[in-house]
This record gives sequence, C-alpha cells and structure tokens, in this order.
Amino acid sequence: MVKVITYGTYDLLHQGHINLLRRAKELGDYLIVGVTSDSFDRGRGKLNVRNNVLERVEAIKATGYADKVIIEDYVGQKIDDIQKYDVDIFAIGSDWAGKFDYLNEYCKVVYLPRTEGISSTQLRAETQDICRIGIIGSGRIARRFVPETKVVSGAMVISVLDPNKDQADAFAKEFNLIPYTDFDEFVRSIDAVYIASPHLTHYDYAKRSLLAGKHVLCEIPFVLSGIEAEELFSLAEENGLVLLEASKTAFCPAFSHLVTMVKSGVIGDVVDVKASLSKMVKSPCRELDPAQAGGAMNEHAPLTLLAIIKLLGRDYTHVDFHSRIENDVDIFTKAVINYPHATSSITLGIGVKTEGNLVISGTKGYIYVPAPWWLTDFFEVRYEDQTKNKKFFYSYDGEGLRYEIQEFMSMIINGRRSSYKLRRRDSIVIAKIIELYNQKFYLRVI
Ligand code: C2G
Repeated sequence: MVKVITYGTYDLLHQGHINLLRRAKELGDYLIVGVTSDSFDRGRGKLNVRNNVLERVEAIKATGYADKVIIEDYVGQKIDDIQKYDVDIFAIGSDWAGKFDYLNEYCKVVYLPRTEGISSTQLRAETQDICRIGIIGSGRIARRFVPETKVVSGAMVISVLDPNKDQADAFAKEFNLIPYTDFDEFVRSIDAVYIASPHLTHYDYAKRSLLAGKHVLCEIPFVLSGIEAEELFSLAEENGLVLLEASKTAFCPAFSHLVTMVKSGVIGDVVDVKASLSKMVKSPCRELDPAQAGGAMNEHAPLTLLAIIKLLGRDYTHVDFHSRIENDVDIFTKAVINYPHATSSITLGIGVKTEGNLVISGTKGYIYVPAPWWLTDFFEVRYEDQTKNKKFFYSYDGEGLRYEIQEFMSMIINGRRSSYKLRRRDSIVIAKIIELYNQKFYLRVI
C-alpha cells in the first residue's frame, strides 16, 4: 500500500485545496492530511485564518479524500509523521517547490500543480469589507503602526489627523495617506480610528470618534481616570462599537499562553507577581513634561498592571505608591498592589534604570520572563527540582502591533464588543489605579 501525506491550513476550503487533495490521493492508496493547529498557524505568521481547526478538519473530512486527518502543531513534525506513519510520498502544492526537498531523506517528495486564480487570501479579501482606519497622531508609535496593518487582512490605514499641518503632511506623504487637520472632516472618511496622540487627548478623541459612530483602538494609557474609561465603554456599547485599549502585550502569543498556563496551575497558586519596566528618556521630552501627564506611572503602568490584573484579577484590596519625583514628574515609581491571597508590585522607571522582567511566584514553582518581558517571545517555568524546568518559545513578529490590530479587526468583523485577552473591566481597573496615583492618595515620595 502506497501511503501519501499532505499538509495545509485549508482555510475557507476551496476548489484549489480540493484539486490538490484529489491529486495527492491519486498518487497512492491511502491519504493522510495534516491540518495546522490554530496556534501553529499564528506562530508561523498566519494571523488571518477564519475557520478554526475543528471547522477546517470537518471541511477536509467532508471532501472524502482523506483516509486519516492529523493535526500539525510544531515545526519538524513532518519528519516525525513520515516515519511514524511509514509514509511513502510527501505531496504539497507547487507554491512550495524546493522548500521541502529536505524530506527526500525520509520519503519521496512530490510538488503538485497549484490551481491558479484561487486562494484563501483572495476569498478572505472578497468576503470581508475593508475597514478604513484613520490614525490620530503622527509620532513614533503611529509610524510603527502603519506597516503592521499590512499583514492583517481587512485593515487599511487611509488617513492621518494631526493639528500640526506640516506633521500631518509629512506623515501622509511618507505612508501614502490623506492628511487632515480637522477632526470632523477626518472622521467622516473612515470606519475606525487608532488614537496615537498624547495621553491627555485620548479621552476627547475617543469620545468624539464613538459619537461619530467609529470603532476605536486607543493607545496606552487609554485614559487617566476610571470614570472616563467607564463612560467611553458605555458609549461604545450603546452605539454597537468596538473600543479596545491597544495594550499590545495582552494580544501577543507568548503572553496569552503564559496566562492560560498559570491559570491551569503549572506553578500552583500564584502568591506574588512582580512586573518591572524601565526606559530611560532624555529631557526635553513628553515623558518628562508634567503638563502632558508625563512620568513613569502614566507611561508604563498600563502594561505592568495588565500583567498583574490578568494573573491576579481585578479585586485587589490595597494599593500604595512610592515615587522619586524630579521637576514634578515621577522618574521612578514602585506600586504595591495586594490581594486577599497574593501580593504584587510594579517597578517603573523613566529616569531610573532597572531590570525589566516579570516574575510570577507560585506554591509549586515560578515563571520567569526576562526583560523586555512586555515584548514576550520566551519564558521559563522553574521548579525547586531544576531538571523539571521548561522553556517556552514563541514568535513575536514585526513590531508586535499586528496582534492587537488582528484582535481589533476580528472584534469588528464578528460583532464582538469584548476581548477575553483584555476585558473592558480590566482596562477600567487599570485606569482607576492610574487615577489613584495621580490624585496622590496613596503616594509616598522617596
Ligand atoms: N493549494 C493549491 N491551489 C491553491 C491554493 C492552495 O493547490 N489555489 C494547495 C497548497 O499548495 C497546499 C494546500 O493547498 O498544498 C494547502 O494550502 P494552504 O491552506 O494555503 O496551507 P499552506 O500554508 O500551504 O500549508 O504545514 C503546512 C504546510 O506546510 C503548508
């Protein structure tokens, strides 16, 4: 019996896939089809897959060509499968010509003709409206955002708003966008906004965008008060719009998996979380300007608090802050946030340098995420018995903004108002803690 194996994602199963499966089956007597898992696809940069793995497996079964369906979940699995199932022929479409020659050592490799004129990418584009995104602000993060949208299907940045005409024009020219200095004109031309303007403008821009019926992705810090955050989320809900805080770490593959691993008990009960983030800045700059809500807390609390809230929840019982202040701005802040059964702290610096890592301590072991943990692509689970330690690696592609953009687009397409990766209530609690700090209720100057 000649055994053939082939692999694919098979998203929105189409005639090209079916032709390929038929041809693969004709090469032998028994066809094994490997369908990629959702996490494997995300790991290899396929962020836009529409059908989940169960739907894709069902679609393959329904073609009647597969004698066996398996899940492909890791790099190198093809070599294992070929040996495990005693495969004679590995078949794949000609778009991969040459790429799998290394499998010749284990079986015969056949590149089958690819069906021209049809692809999952094309079908996704045809069945999905383009979301026209306008960017508010033309600074550093806005600059990184535009290229990242190119890898997310359906997302297209078309315009930029900056009250400074020269800056709007220069940014628009660089990225081939339409420049605006007037908000009302700008907002009319788009479906969604990405707010990347200075902190103190976020609330107003978000509110005006929601009132104009646009979805909003807002940079961190989202807003600096709990009441403002609550108001904006209610406004989004009433108008059937998506409002998401662009807390990039929340959506990247490694951090999401870290949270689910901790919740499943790999380190026992979590007893302490320590998250640090320090980035030195040079004066003069927005970060050191009290009039623009500068300071380490406003700058870096959103990502570090995100880690604590995702791991320990929203029901903290105590918070206090310790800061070193220079020229009316905290250049260093340590906040202690305690829970009934756990402690936590964030250590933030813009004029003090420290190790920016994340340590989650539990009753059975701990997780160590090295600096810069907020761009997570690796972490290690460590135990007293070091032979049980385990390292986990993930991809963190490009600038890492693609993951939040993908989540934002998926929420819009599927009419989801809330993301489990960053709940609206999580964003509200983060804003409330930042507000407590700014009101200096529990602040001690060191
Ligand atoms: N295919 C085809 N004609 C098309 C589109 C796709 O013949 N018009 C083939 C591909 O060449 C591949 C299979 O259908 O053999 C599955 O394609 P995808 O779903 O795009 O999956 P792919 O990313 O190619 O998976 O381990 C995964 C594999 O390495 C490749």
